[in-house]
Amino acid sequence: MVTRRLSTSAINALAAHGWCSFRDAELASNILLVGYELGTPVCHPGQPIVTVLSPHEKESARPNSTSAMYGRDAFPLHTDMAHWPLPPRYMVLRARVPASDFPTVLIDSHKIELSPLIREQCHRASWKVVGVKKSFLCSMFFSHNGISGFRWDVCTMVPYGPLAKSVTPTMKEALERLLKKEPISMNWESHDDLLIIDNWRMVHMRPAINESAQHRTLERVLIQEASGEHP
Ligand SMILES: O=C(O)CCC(=O)C(=O)O
Ligand SMILES: [Fe+2]
Repeated sequence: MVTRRLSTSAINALAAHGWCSFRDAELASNILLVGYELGTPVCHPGQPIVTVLSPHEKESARPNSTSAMYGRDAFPLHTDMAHWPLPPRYMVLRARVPASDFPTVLIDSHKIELSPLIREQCHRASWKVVGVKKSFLCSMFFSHNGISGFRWDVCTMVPYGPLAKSVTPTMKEALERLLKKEPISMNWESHDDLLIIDNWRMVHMRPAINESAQHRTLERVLIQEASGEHP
């Protein structure tokens, strides 16, 4: 079997910018190969390792999923699996059914503008992860194996205590400002397009999906670095 390797330029771009995209028919047809290049593919117990993401009405969505909450409306900015004790480091996406006017949009947490005081408070504040078997406290900013990360998901993280409550509106505004100022849009034009995201650095969202894009379908593989924990 021929071993396909991610190009050096893709790996360098991912390290430098927190994401990279490229077109590759062979890798797009098996995104799990990309996953194994970056670490260990992981998934929710009982879910397939290559997850299919397609628009669902609230009623037909999997319980507790983002679609169950938002249906075809825009998904808010989030970190994938923010409710895991350690969110997966990377995600690989490709469009099985492209829909170029309905991008996946990223922002770079390194560019969030906060005053030194608010930033320091955000580092100290605690969030409670809810809607999981065992709730736990976490911080938005974390560090694992010497790598800094940022975790955000209003669906699963609720501010815990007065400090988190007081900084939450400011953080929400800062994220929305950044989304307006420097959105990175992945326009799914071909089913050979791949997007790799550093899920500890980038926060992403999806616009509302209307009738014309009802068949838009992405595939996703989540990847933990070899030493990472997952459920
Ligand atoms: O559909 C997209 O562009 C992204 C969907 C997403 O972020 C998710 O399902 O977690
Ligand atoms: Fe997501």
